[in-house]
Amino acid sequence: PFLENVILHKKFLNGSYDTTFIDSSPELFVFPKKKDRGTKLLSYLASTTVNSPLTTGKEKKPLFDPVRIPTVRSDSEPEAGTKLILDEKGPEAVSEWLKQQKEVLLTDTTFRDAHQSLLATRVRTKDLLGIAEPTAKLLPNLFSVEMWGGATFDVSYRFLREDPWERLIKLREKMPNVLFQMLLRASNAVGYTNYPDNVIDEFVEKSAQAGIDVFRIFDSLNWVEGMKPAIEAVRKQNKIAEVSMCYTGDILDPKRDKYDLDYYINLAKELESLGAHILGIKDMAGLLKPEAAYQLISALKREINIPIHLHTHDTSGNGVMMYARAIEAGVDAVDVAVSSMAGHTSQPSANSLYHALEGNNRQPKVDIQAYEELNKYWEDVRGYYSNFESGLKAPHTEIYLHEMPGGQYSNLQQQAKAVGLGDRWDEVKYMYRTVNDMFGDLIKVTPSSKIVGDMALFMVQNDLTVDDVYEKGDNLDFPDSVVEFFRGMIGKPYQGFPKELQRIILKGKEEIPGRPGEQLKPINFEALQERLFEKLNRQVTTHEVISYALYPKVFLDYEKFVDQYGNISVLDTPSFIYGLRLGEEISVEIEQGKTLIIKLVSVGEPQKDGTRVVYFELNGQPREVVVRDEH
Ligand code: 3PY
Ligand code: ZN
Repeated sequence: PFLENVILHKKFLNGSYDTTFIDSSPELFVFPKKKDRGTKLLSYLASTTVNSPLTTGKEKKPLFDPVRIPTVRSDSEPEAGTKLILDEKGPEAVSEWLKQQKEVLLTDTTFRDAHQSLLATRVRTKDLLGIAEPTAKLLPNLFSVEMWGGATFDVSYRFLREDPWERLIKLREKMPNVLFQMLLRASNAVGYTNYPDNVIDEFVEKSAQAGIDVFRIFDSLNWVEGMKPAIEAVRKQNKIAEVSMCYTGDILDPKRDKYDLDYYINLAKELESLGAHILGIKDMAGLLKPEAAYQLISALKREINIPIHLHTHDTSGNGVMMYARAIEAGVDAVDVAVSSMAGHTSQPSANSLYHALEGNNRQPKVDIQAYEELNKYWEDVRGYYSNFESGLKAPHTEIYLHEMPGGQYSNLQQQAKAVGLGDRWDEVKYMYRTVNDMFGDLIKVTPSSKIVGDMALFMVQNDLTVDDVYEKGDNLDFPDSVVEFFRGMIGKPYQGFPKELQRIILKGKEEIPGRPGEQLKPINFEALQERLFEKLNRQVTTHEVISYALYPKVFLDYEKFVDQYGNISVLDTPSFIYGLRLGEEISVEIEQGKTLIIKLVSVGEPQKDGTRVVYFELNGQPREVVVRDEH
């Protein structure tokens, strides 16, 4: 371990060591605690088994059939795809290539937005890795695979207890041929708040180095100023800046004239002039109607020169029809998901779109049979995560009324339940729209959508009307996120804040001038690395330092968890979610060639002190773990 500490040391790595190196670096003598991975895993399984609904008898761990995985040749490399164009010729060449394709190109979002929108972002790296190689081999003609960013970063640490960087790096190994795409919330990076500019720069640099090719950059208020640092950072890495405008309202409705066709055209031109390689249209709630799509894309095709990439959510059920009209108008690429992970709050189905375009000369060049095979895998895997389904079973046209983004629907519903408003969900939805109008008709997407959601929950919970807010607002304690929003901490909404409401909410605080990112103090990454080293008592990677900069508490909680339970990403998903059934035996590969056989023998009765003893066999040897019963 000493040698390992030396060769991993920052000074050693960057060559800045001299003869005092060993004496002046006490950290070289800090050795990692001996890991007993078996005991840690047993603790996790015991605790999950006891505290999952299993022991209350409400919900037993279901029996799952083995997942169906398409067979692909393991002795050949996947066919070269778009990644080669970027690596050999750069981002402008990709942009040019995209424009020249006759067929519409597809981005597959199954690895990110699809499960963010259907399953509260819960799909684990293990399940993505299980289908990565077949996907790369069966779908080499995709424009890109969206597999990172948005909520996946935060949720990985917070709920899945796994490292998002590892997801990126491991997937990259298995999928070398297709462009990897991420969703970047401009100055909010992959978080819910603005960060100092140098954090954005550092995050983009490290993400690019770890394997991201296409950065879909958006600002949650379509605030161009807020997107500039991210655009610059991506261009500096020679990666693809897909700069996006978020679509809200309805350009077909003359009454919704704040965001009309001219608004979008002017915005698109501005984004093009800032160096976008591709224009993204981010229809995060699925509000873009077919005829509106036709008008919007036709106009943009006349007005700008960069290719156009359209993203939507199929909540209303109109997604495929909308895409068909957009494709007719010349859109270059659209976002879809494998059928069994598509539809509803997710993206439209790749399979459906393919068939809908039969006989059309822009039908995508993908192997539909391959998509059918991948479909089976996802149908099986989705079953693991049934606890996280939103319950939406049919097309939901109310979306045109409340305008809630696809990724937010299931989340806000969970949040409402958590604060005891589960049975007032209808009210929350309508209040969401009321808050939008009260706030001056906003672009609603993370994090502005979260602010509207927080205010809607606050008003329903406290039985407040809009008039109440104006009349009693001076005595109301508004949610922090709402106060920060009105201070301008996530940027400036188009046409400004409603002044009277801003005065009531800020209670004497001032709106900040300019961009939050340039006023926030830059992060000193060296110092942060030292601090993290001291906290964790071990060498830390640059990825860990960025994660800590973005999400200090979430990251440290994750570290604490790993310290207690080890690396649980090695568990199969049903065991991760439910624990084990009595008598069940699983094998867990904790590293290549090293497998643990774990069997749950019995669960003891609750003790007076609120604990239970859980009896296992680990590789045939009896083991006991004491856990607290939290029921
Ligand atoms: C995100 O920011 O996570 C989104 O998917 C927004 O639509
Ligand atoms: Zn989306």
